[in-house]
Amino acid sequence: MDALLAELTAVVGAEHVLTDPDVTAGYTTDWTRRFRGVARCVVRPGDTGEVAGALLACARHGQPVVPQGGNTGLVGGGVPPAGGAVVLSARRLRTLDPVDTLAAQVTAGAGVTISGLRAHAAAAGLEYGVDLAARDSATVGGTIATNAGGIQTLRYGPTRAQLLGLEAVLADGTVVSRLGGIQADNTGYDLAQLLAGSEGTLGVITAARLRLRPASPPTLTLLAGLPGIEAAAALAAQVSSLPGEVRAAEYFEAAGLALVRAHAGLPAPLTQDHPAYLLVDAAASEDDAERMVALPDLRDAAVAMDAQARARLWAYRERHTESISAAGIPHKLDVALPAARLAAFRVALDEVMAKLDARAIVFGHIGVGNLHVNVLGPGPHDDSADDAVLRLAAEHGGTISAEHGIGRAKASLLHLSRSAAEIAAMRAVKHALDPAGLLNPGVLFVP
Ligand code: FAD
Ligand code: 2HG
Ligand code: ZN
Repeated sequence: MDALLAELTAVVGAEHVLTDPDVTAGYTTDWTRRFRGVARCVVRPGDTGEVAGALLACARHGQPVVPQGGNTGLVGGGVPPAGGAVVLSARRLRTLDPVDTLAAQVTAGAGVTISGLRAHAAAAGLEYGVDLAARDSATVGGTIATNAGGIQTLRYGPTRAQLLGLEAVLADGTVVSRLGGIQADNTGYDLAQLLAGSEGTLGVITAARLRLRPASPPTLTLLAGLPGIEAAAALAAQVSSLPGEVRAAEYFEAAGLALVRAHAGLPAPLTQDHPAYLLVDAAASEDDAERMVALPDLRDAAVAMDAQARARLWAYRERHTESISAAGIPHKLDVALPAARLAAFRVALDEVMAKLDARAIVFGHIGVGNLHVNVLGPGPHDDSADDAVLRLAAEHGGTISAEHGIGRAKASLLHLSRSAAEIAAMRAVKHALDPAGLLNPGVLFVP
């Protein structure tokens, strides 16, 4: 055994240092199958002290480390590069403290899944504000590291809006911890917010103090068939201006619906087929609900008010990711646009796809201007579609990542959304906290 593996074994125990390629395969290929790399080993620490010990050992050996949570990330940031790295899996950090109901807060280990956290909060009569289709695998640490959004961003904001404090281990093994949850705290740099969206490049998150919300489950789900994206954006705005709280406003199109129906064997959701669809979740009284369904633009719509019927409507939206993957290896381009530019971007996207002989499946969180453009056709290493679509988003005043992050997939295009001065400041922060560049090299920045 080489010296590093022996040191890691001394820290976490032999059963938590994995080297067999059959066993490590699940840690070295990303969810989309587009990104694959090589793990010198996978190390699975069981507490913060072990994370610190593992990072110190890697630092002594100048060994790059890729932090990983549930490995549901969609930009290749959680898997090692072809040149190899140690994968540090945070999945065993599953401590979940009792909910502090007085403060409406909880401290959760980085490896707790989002569905585990949401169930824990619900048992205390509260709700965790982030929810996403990857809830059963995506972790607290991974969602903070990517500043994940999801289906409730419209209502509660992305993960960073839930974050009140953090515990993390820096590249040299130093533990920084601030889990007190005091909201009125104005004592210098906010390290928790700095690590939110840092994609494993600044430290390994081990635990977080998170804000919880009063539980107010949606009472109504509405699925409307529409002529296009402009109508969907307009209807989302209209519904949001009515009384009753809109929790989610989601978009998909005929092409995505066809893939979902074929993959999941689902019936047509409405009486007719439409080019575009808007799915809305609202916490509405019966009167508000009646006002909503009486809107003149709702010519063909389905409304569900009980949990089972609502889940049936949500399946058409939530099963897009798996259904697209069943059709090929997608290029996942997660952009956000000003509401007024959505329609022009969508038209121009079709022109770009025609030139590339590729097809785009478009869906997403239209309530916050976030479109997921999934391109099928180009091979996994052909970046031409990524380049063209992200440039198009930038030309329309948009951003090249709304919620998935930059990862390896978009590192070379960061300049489309960030100025040279911003990138230089970000690199300076990275250098200050990780001078040897050992944490997730190649993610966020081109080395
Ligand atoms: P991983 O995939 O393991 O890692 C993601 C990144 O975080 C990597 O850069 C990794 O290095 C870093 N990281 C992981 N853990 C740590 C840690 N403890 N410390 C430091 N860095 C760490 N995303 C959304 O934003 N909204 C959605 O609606 C959404 N829906 C999805 C639906 C499906 C079906 C799938 C497959 C993915 C979806 N995603 C969505 C993407 C993904 O779930 C999120 O990016 C999620 O935050 C990743 O969490 P993870 O624990 O799986 O992290
Ligand atoms: C979603 O909103 C996720 O369903 C996944 O962010 C998006 O698969 C995708 O591109
Ligand atoms: Zn999304």
